[in-house]
Amino acid sequence: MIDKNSPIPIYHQLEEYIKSQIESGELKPDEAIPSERVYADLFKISRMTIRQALTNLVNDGYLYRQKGKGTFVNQKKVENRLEGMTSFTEDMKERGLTPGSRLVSFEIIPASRKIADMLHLAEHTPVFEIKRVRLADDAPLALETTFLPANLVKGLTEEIINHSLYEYIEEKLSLTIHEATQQIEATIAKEHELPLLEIDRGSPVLLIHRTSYLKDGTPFEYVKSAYRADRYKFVHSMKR
Ligand code: 16G
Repeated sequence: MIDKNSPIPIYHQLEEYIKSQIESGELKPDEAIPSERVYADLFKISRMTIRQALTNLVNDGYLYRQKGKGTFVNQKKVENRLEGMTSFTEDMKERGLTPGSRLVSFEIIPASRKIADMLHLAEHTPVFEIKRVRLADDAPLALETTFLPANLVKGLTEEIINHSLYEYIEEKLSLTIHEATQQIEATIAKEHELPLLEIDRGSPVLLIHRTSYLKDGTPFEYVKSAYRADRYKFVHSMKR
């Protein structure tokens, strides 16, 4: 399992070993991993090497540490295939997770210059500004701030938003959601996002900006989302 004659660094071999135990289910989510001493005795390797491997696995989101308690296996990351334009609700259901929302704020505001530009509106046109923490099996995955033209996405209520925005737009308003452009960048979570996403200061998040359009080219939403980087990843396949 650990080959000391291999040119592959030992800490990397240990990382791969622990990852394979997570993959196979020998180590289960939220289970404590063996102590450093157990690995040291098992493989006859130094504590420093073990620490290096564990730190890398924590940084990559496979493990998490709890002060005074130990190191545990993280939940598997939710994968988002960058194909097809799906809603959060559809995404979670497809993965066998229960989608949910925690409403942070819901109001109609005059569009700022930037939001008006993104939605092709005149400045100060009324828009919904909706902040939701999106949940997967009751655990926070993302914080979404959605801007929608109030005279286009009519009749929105908190109840609708707690369910699915896209389902309402398509099924109740009979509008055809067609396409979107989005940008993804890595950053550190902002102070106000920490308690909402239940993460520590300094945690990485994936920031996504999406503008979505109806069939006739009208933009109907501009969304800023911060996804927990330890629980979410994007998978993109491409053809040559
Ligand atoms: C996704 C979309 C978001 C959309 C939401 C609707 C991204 C980055 N964002 O979260 O633009 O508003 O789905 O979800 O994919 P809902 O129908 O469950 O309310």
